[in-house]
Amino acid sequence: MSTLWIVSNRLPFSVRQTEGTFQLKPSVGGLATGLQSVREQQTFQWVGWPGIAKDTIDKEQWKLLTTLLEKNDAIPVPLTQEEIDLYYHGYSNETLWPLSHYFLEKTRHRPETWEAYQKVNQLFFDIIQPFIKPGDTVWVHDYQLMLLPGLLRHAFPSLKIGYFHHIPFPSFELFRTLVHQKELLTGLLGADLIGFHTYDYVRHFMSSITRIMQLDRHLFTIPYHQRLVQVDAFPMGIDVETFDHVKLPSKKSKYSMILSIDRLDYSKGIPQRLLGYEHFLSNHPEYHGKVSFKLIIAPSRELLDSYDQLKSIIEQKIAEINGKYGTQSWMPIWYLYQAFPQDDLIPLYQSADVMLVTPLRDGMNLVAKEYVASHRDGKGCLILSETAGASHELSEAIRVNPVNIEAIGEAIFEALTMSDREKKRRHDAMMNRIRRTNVHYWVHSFLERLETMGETKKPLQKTEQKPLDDILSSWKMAKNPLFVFDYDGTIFSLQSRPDDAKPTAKVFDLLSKFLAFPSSHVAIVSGREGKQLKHWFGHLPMYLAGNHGRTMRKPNGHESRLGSTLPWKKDVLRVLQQYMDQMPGSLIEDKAGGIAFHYRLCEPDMVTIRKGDILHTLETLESRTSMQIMLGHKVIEIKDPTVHKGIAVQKIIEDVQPDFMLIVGDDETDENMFAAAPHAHTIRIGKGKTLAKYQLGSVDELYAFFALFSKK
Ligand code: GDG
Repeated sequence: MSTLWIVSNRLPFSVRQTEGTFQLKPSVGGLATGLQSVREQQTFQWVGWPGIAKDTIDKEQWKLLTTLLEKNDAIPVPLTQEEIDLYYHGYSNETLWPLSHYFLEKTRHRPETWEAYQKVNQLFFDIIQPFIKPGDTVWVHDYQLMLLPGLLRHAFPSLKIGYFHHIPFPSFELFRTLVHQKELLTGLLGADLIGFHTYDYVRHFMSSITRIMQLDRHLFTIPYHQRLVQVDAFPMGIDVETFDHVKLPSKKSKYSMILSIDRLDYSKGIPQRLLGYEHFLSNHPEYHGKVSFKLIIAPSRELLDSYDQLKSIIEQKIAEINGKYGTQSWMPIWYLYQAFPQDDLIPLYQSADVMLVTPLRDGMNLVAKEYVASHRDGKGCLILSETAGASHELSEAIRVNPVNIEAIGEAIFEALTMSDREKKRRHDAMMNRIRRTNVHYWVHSFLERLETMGETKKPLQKTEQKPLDDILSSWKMAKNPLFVFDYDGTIFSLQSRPDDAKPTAKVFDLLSKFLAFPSSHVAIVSGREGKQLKHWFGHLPMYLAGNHGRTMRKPNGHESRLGSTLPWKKDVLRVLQQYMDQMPGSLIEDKAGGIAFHYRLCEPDMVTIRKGDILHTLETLESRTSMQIMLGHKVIEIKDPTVHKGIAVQKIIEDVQPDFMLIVGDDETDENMFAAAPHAHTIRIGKGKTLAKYQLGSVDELYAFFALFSKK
C-alpha cells in the first residue's frame, strides 16, 4: 500500500516528559482532524519536530521518544536547540513571517539563519528519504519547509509532491526584497501542486514566478523542467461537527459579551483593536456597564524581543482603558494571557454576542470560522478584518479595515444593535459555506487534485531512453554525419541580454568533440550576425550560418550571402523605437538580415498588454508584404521571408550529403530547420508544439545526452 507522508515543522502531538517517560497528546483541529477521513483509504505517516530539542535529552531518551512516536505513525526530526533558534525563531519567524504579513521593517536578513534554514530543510529530507517507496505521495506544509519540495524532486523525479502555504504569500514588490527569493521559489517548484488559501495569494505567487524566475505560465499552470506545476486556491475549513455539537449555555450574562482570541502576534492587530474598542466606549457612553470585552491572548514566540514589546504595549493599553472607563462594579476589558484547549474555546465562542477578529494580515484565520460554527442559534455577530484570508468566504460578516480605529468602533456598535433576524440571515449564509467546505473537503480536494495530476503529468518530452539510444546507434553506423545546432537556448543557455551569451569553454569543448569524430560535419545556424559567429567560431572548421541563413561561411572559409535588401527596415526601426521607449527593459538588435526586438527583461504584465499592439502595428506597415514577423523566446524577429534557417540547412545538406543528421533548436525560428529535413533526427529544447521528433527539457539535458557520444 502506498503511503501519504505529511511533513510539517511540528508533529501533531504535544509531548510531555515525566520521570524518564513520555506521554503524547494528539493535537486537535486543523490538518490532523481533516486527515482522519483519508485514514481509511490510505496509510499515512507524519514527519516533523516533536517539540523537544534533541540535545536537551540523552540518546536513550530520544530513542524511547522515537519508538513511541513511530507507534503513532510519526517520525521525529531531531533538531538541536541552536537549529530551532536559527531556523524556526530565526529565518522562519524573523524573516519569512514578518515579510509575508507585510511587516517589512521587522524583517531581518541574517546569513546564519538562512544557513540554518537550508540545513534543517535538508535534514527533513534526509529523514524522509530512506522511507520513500514508488507510488508514495508527500504533502509538505508551510513556510518553514519551502526548500523541501525541491530537495525531494531532485532525488525522486516521479514522486507526487504537494505543498500547502498556510500564511499569506506577499505581493511581488515585497517578496523581491528577500535575499534568497530565487532559492525559495525554486524549492516550491519541486512540488506538483502548490496550494494557498486565497486567489490573491495565488496571484502574488504567480507574479513572483513570472518576474523573478522569468517563467511562462498558463493560467494556474507553470511548465517547469518537463513537469507541469499547478497552483491553486484551497481555502482551509474547520471540523464543523466539533463546534456545533456542544450545547449552548442556558444562562445569559448581564453583559453583552465581545470576544477576541488570538496568538500573541503583531500581525493580529491587537493594539488597533483596543483603540477601536476605546473609540466605541467614548462615542457610546450608553454602553458603559453593559458590555464586556474578553480579550484572550495565547502566549507565543516569547523569546523574540518584538513579541515581548508587543505584550507590554497591549497590557499598557488595557490598563489605560480599564483605568479610564472602569468602575467599582464594571471592568470594560477582561484580559487573559493564556492558551486554552480547543474544547474550552467553544463555550467562550457561544457566550460571545460579538466576535472581533481584526488581524492586520492573516493567511486564513480559523477562529472566525469556528465562532460562526459554534453559534447554532445564529445570534452571534462576527466582525472580521478585510485582510484575513477568511474574509473571502465570510463576506456576510461586518467587514472592517483593521487599521481604521473609527470603523472598528462603529462596527462594534452596529453588531450590538443588529436585529436578530439580520444576524441569523448573515449567520446562515456563512454557515452553509463553512459546512460545505469543511476541513475534510479541504484535505480531499487537495489530495484528489494531486492524485489526478499524475494522469496529466506525462513528461513534456517525447524522448524516452529508447529513442535517444536509436539516435546514438544510427550515428555509430554513419560514415558522413552532420550535426546542426542553433546557438542561443540550444548549446548555450538563454541570457537576459544577447551580448552576455559569449561562448564558454564548455561550448568549445562540445564543438571540438564533434569535429574530432572522423568525417564529421558541424554547423551552427543562428539568428545572430554572421560577423559575430565568425568572431567566436571562425577558427573552427565548421559551417556558420548567420542571420537565419542570410550569411554562410563554409568550413573551408568560403563566404556567401542570400536574400534581398530590406526595404522595410527604416519603418520597422521607427515603430520599435517608440515601443522601446514605452517598455523599460526592451532592446532592439539591428542586424544585417533583419531586426530583433527583445523583451526578456520587461515587466511581464506590460508585455502581455503591449505585445499584441506591436504585432498589430507591424502588420499594418505598408512594406508588410516583404517582411516576415516571427515570435521567438521573448523576442519578436522581423526578417526577409525568402531567407530562413530551413534554407540554410538545405544548402548545408546539399553540400555535405550526410547519411546521418542531428538537428537541434529551441524556438519557432528553428522549426524551419526541422521542416527542411524530415529524415533527420530532430530535437527541440523546451516545451511548445514542434515538428521535432524529440523534446528535451533544458540545455543541461542536451549536454547530458551529448555526453553519450564518444569515440566510435
Ligand atoms: C496559520 C495561519 C491559518 C486552540 N486553543 C487556542 C487556539 N486554538 C486553535 C483554534 C484554531 C487554531 O488554534 C488557531 O487558528 P489560526 O487560523 O489562527 O491558525 P494558526 O495555526 O495559528 O495559523 C493562519 C492557519 O495556519 C491554517 O492554515 O488560518 O492564518 O497563520 O483552530 O481553535 N487559538 C488561539 N488561542 C488558543 O488558546 N488563538
